[in-house]
Amino acid sequence: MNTRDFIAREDKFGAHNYHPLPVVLEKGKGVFVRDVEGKRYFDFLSAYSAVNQGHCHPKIIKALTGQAQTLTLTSRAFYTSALGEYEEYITNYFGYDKVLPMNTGAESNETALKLCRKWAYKKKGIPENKAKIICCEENFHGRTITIISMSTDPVARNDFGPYTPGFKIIPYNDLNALEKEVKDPNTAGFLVEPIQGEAGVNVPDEGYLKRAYELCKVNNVLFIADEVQTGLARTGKLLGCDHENVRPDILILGKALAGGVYPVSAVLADDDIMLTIKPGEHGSTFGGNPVAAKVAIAALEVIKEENLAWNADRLGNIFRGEFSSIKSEMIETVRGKGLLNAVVIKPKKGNTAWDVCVAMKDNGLIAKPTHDHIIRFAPPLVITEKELREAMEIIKMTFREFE
Ligand code: IF1
Repeated sequence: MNTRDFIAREDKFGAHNYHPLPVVLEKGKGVFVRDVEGKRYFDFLSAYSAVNQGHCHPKIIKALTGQAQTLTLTSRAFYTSALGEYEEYITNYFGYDKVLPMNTGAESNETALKLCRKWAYKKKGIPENKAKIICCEENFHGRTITIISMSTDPVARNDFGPYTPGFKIIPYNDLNALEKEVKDPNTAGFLVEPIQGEAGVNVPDEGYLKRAYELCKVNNVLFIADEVQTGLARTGKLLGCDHENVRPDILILGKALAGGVYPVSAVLADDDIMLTIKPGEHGSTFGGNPVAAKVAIAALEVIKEENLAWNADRLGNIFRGEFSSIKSEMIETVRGKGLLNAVVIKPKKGNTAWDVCVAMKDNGLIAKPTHDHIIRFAPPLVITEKELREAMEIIKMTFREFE
C-alpha cells in the first residue's frame, strides 16, 4: 500500500470530521516522524502540543509498558497503589491541595465548569441555577455540547444546538468587558486560555492575565486557566500563567501531561474549591487509572529533567528572530511565546497557508494551517538549536519557492 491507498482507506471507512495534510505517518522519534514511504519530517505540530517531550520518549514509554504489564484499569471503585503516588506528585509539582484526574482536555474543561458551579452554590451563595461563567470570544476548550455552547466559531458550533446556557462571552484581552461582568453577583468564574491556541496563537497584552486575576479576586470570582495547550513548558515557562505570576484558582491540564502516549488530563485546585464535589457527583471510568498515573509522573519528570521550559523559551526567541528575517510577501506577522508560534499568511497568486504547508511537507517539515491563513509552528520541546536551524532552512526554502 502507498500513501494514496492509506488515504483512500481512511476516507472510505472513517467519518469525514477532519481534513488532514496528505501525509501518512508510521513512526516517530523525538522531533521526527516518518511516513509510510520512509520519508522523514520535522514535526512542527507535535500533535497540537501533546508531544512536548518528543515522540516515543524512552522514559515515558518505559512507564507505559511497565505499568501496562502490571495493572491497567480498576475503575475508581477501588484504590490503587499508583493513583496516590501520582496525586501526591502532581499536586506538589504545581502547588495545589488536590487533583481531579480525567482523560481528555474537553473532559477536564467540563470538570472545571462543574466544579466552578458547585463552588458557586456551596460557597459563594449564588441562587440555584443562576451561576454564570465568563468565557472569551474565539476560545477553544474542546468539543462537547456544553463547551461548544461557549464557542464563537461557527464551524465548531453550528447545527449542534440547542446549547447549554450559563455562559457570558466577552472579547479576549478586554479588561473593561471583564470588569463589568465580574461585578455581576451571579458570576462564578472566568475561564481563559493564557494564549488562545486555536484562534491562531493570540497573545494577550502584557499584564492582561495579572489584571484579570485581580478583578476576579476582588469580586470573589474563580479564575480558571485552560492550560491544556499553553501548559507544560510550551510557552517557555511551566505554565502560561507563570509569565505573569498568576496562580489560577482552577488549573486545567491535558495533552502533554502524558507526553502524547495516552490521554491524560487533570484539574487542580485547593480544598476550599475541590472538596465541594462529593463522592458520586463527578468522575470517569478511566480517569486516574494506573497506566495514566505512571505515564503522567514520567511525562512531568521529563519536563523538569530536560529543562524543556528553558529550551522552549530560548529556541522560541531564535525561531521568531529568524522568521522575521525571511523576506516574503506572504508573511504578514509572526507571533507567539516560547515554542507556541504562528505565522499569518497573506495569500499570493492564489497560494494559501494550506499550499505553504503542503510545500513544507514536500521539503520535509509538517505543520498545519488554522483558519485558512495562519500556520502554527510548535515543534516538540526537546528540539535542539541545531535541529531548529535545520528546520528553519526548510521553511525559508519553502517561502522562496513561492516568490
Ligand atoms: C482537535 C485546535 C489545538 C485545547 C484547549 C482544550 C482542548 C484543546 C486550549 C480540548 C484541544 C485540540 C483539539 C484538536 C485540535 C486541537 C487544537 F486546533 F483545535 F485548537 F491544539 F490548537 N483546551 N485542542 O487546545 O482537548 O479534548 O481534544 O483533549 O482535533 O479537535 P481534547
